[in-house]
Amino acid sequence: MAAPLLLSTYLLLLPLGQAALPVVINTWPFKNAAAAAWNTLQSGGSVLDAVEKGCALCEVEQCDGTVGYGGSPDETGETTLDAMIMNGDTMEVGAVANLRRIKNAIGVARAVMERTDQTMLVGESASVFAEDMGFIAEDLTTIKSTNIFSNWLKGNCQPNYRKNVVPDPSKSCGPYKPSVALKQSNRTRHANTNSHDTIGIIALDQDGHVAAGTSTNGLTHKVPGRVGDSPVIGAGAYADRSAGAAAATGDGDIMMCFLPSYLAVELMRAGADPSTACEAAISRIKRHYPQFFGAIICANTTGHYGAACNKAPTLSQFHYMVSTSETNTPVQKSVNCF
Ligand code: SD4
Repeated sequence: MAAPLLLSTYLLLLPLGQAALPVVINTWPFKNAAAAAWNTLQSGGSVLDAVEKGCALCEVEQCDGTVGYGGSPDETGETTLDAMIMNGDTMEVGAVANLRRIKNAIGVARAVMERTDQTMLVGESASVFAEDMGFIAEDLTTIKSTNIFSNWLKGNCQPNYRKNVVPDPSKSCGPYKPSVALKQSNRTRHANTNSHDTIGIIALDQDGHVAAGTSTNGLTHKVPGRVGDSPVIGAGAYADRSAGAAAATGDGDIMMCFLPSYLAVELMRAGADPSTACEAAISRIKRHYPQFFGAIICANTTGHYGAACNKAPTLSQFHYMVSTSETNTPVQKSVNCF
């Protein structure tokens, strides 16, 4: 019988994109959030705990201003949050969308999963639920979000996500009414790396338990009530113990129409390696929206991982964090967009 390989020797032999379990991966170079997730797992927490703690740290630190309070004010200046968490063992999900006044959106998402038999709560009712569950109601507005909002008003409410309304939303602020003519136009996107960053985390432990989750404050100047892809199951993230997990980031209005996280997980189930699965999920969207802003991370049940992104004017390379026992600390990885 061959002598057992020392763990360190084994890890050194691993090619890029391959990691022994456990592994934690997150979108964008949010290092502190990655460390929070990894340390949670290392200190005996579950994969759900790891995902929750990582996202929660971003909600406190406001990772790039695109997660948590004080970022991405909507057309009225309010910040609202979307989050979801998925247990890939039980296939249970908890999600909140358009959550108001509560900073810890991922915590509320987990409470939806663990303290109700429902899957997603939205808007004001989600906030009432959160308060009932002990989450503190606070104003999510900051000086920064107020400035973003007032500059937008001063600039005639540009950029703007409305269409087929009067007055012309590309020139004027609302209130808007429907225009008589319904013009077919390509979706105008305002995606750039400043208005788009969501934390998506995938965690797999050494026993094969898997979880995924997301947290975001969505898109700056969004139409009030707008919900992005992040809390939508199979769009923002997906996890299935028998196949793997994925999490997406980018232009949610486009991406959610293609359920990229679900697609990537199903491709891994069919045998695709994580990088190929990630690329295929991006390609599917690219066929319809060649310039869309978006990226995805994927990991399979053996701890192989990968990522892919669409080459867009503001995205040529996508950075993400990977934590494994090899380094015992998050390491930044990059993938060239195609
Ligand atoms: C959204 N997908 O609300 C989020 C934003 C994002 O990278 O991921 N940005 O559309």
